[in-house]
Amino acid sequence: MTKVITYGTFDLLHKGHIRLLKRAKELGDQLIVGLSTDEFNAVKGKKAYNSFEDRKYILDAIECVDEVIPENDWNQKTTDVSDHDIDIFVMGDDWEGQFDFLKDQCKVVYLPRTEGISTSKIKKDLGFSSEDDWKIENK
Ligand code: C2G
Repeated sequence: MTKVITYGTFDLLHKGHIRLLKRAKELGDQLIVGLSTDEFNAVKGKKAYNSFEDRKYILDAIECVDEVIPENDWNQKTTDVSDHDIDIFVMGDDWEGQFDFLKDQCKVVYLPRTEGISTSKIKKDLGFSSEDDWKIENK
C-alpha cells in the first residue's frame, strides 16, 4: 500500500487542483490531503472564499481523495509523514525545493502546475481586485 500526501487550500476548486490530486493519486494507492484550516490560511496570508468545513466537504467527495486532515501550521509535515506512514509527498512545482527536508522520510515529488488557472485568477476575472472586495461583495 503506497501512501501519498499533499497539502493546500483548495479554494474555489478548479482543474489545476483536480489535475494535481489525480496525478498525486496515480503515484500510489491512497491519497491523504492536508487541507489548510482558515486559521492557517491567515498565517499564509490567504482568505479562502469557502470555509474549511466546506472545502473539506468538497474534497471528501472527490473519488481520488481517500482522507482529508487539517493543516494547522507549516511544521506538521514531518509528523504527518511518520504518523500516516507516507511513502510519497507531492506538491505543485511552484513549491519546488521547499519541502526537500522531507527526503529523509519519504519520496518528494513536485508536479508541474496547470498553466492558466488559479483561484486568484478566478477572483480577478470575476472583478474582485482584492480579498476585501471579495468579502464585501459576498456579504
Ligand atoms: N496547483 C496546480 N496548478 C494550479 C494551481 C494549483 O498544480 N493551476 C497546485 C499547487 O501547486 C498546490 C495545490 O494545487 O500543490 C493546491 O494549491 P493551493 O490551494 O493554492 O495551495 P497552496 O496555497 O499552495 O498551499 O503547506 C503547503 C501549502 O498549504 C500549500
